[in-house]
Amino acid sequence: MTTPKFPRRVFSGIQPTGDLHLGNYLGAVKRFVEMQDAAWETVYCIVDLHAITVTWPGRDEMTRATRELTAAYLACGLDPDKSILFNQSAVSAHAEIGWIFSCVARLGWMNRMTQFKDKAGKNAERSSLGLYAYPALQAADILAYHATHVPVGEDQRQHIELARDIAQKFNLDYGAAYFPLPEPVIDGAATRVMSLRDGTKKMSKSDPSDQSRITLKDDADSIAKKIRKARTDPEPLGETLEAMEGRAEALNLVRIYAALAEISPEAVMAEHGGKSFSDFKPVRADLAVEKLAGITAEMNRLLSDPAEIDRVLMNGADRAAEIALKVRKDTYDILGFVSRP
Ligand code: AQP
Repeated sequence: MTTPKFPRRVFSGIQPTGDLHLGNYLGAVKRFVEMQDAAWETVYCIVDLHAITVTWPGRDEMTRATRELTAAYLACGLDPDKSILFNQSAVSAHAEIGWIFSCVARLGWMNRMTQFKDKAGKNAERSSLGLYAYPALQAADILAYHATHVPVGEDQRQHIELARDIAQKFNLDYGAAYFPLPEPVIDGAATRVMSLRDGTKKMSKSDPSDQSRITLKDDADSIAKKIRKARTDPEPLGETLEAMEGRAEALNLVRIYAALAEISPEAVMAEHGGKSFSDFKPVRADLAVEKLAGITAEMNRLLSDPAEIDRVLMNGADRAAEIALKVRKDTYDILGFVSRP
């Protein structure tokens, strides 16, 4: 069976859990904006159904976090006139197609998901079924829009590969050539931003140390302090990127600088190679403050009008549902589920 050519469409999402950090911004949201501004058809979601897989944050916190992430999307440059912006639970097709994909995905595939192993840790027996199954729902999030491209950080590569496997098996099993095989879009200098306290761990919302990450809500003082305290080795910056091999923390600072300055890591080395960290860190802190201060101020302004944020989400959900409910209906028809014509 040959898979038909699908029009190019972008889908991605972020969970409304914790504060958006520099890794989420550089690895995901900044890329979302670039693809929107490059005139791709873009659909961006706040994946609230995924946000209850580990713990339920509480009713008020869920609402607050959803509005805050929407404000962050808008403040970073997503434009509801150019992109479809909405929260996942407002479009029922995600959960409905997600169930079908849970029946397509094989247990062997799910058992290989490293994120489940990382997040469940030693407590796998006590983890929710949702945490285990969420990559199948994520496949539905993407494929409910027939999305062909998915901008994500490096940590999500395996899940996008699973979405491709699910699309392929669905197409084969049901003889339908219906779903595209989505491509991960993982490029740039900061596809895996590491913790400021430990260069072997990715920067993460759930790290217990607030010093491990810079968030979009940090003020200039906290950003400067976190960068000053960021763990590095005692050596100065190498002269070239190759000379930095094996120095995870130092390389992380270079890559973050490159992504913020929108230049290559090689160009950072050409400008700052050989400097001591006491000289390089303040330059980096100034750049981070310059790039993030405007976003933080705009987020705060938007959050003062929650009704407007909700209006943006509901308009987006109406537009998203027009696409996703048609895909769900086609999917039900392919399976032979009896439904209204
Ligand atoms: N450190 C990172 N570097 C680059 N990209 C990253 N992403 C996450 N961390 C980094 C990307 O951000 C998007 C958001 O994904 P998510 O909502 O699934 O968040 P997450 O993976 O749960 O984010 P965290 O911070 O890593 O949270 P916890 O602590 O819960 O695991 C994705 O595109 C992701 O690749």
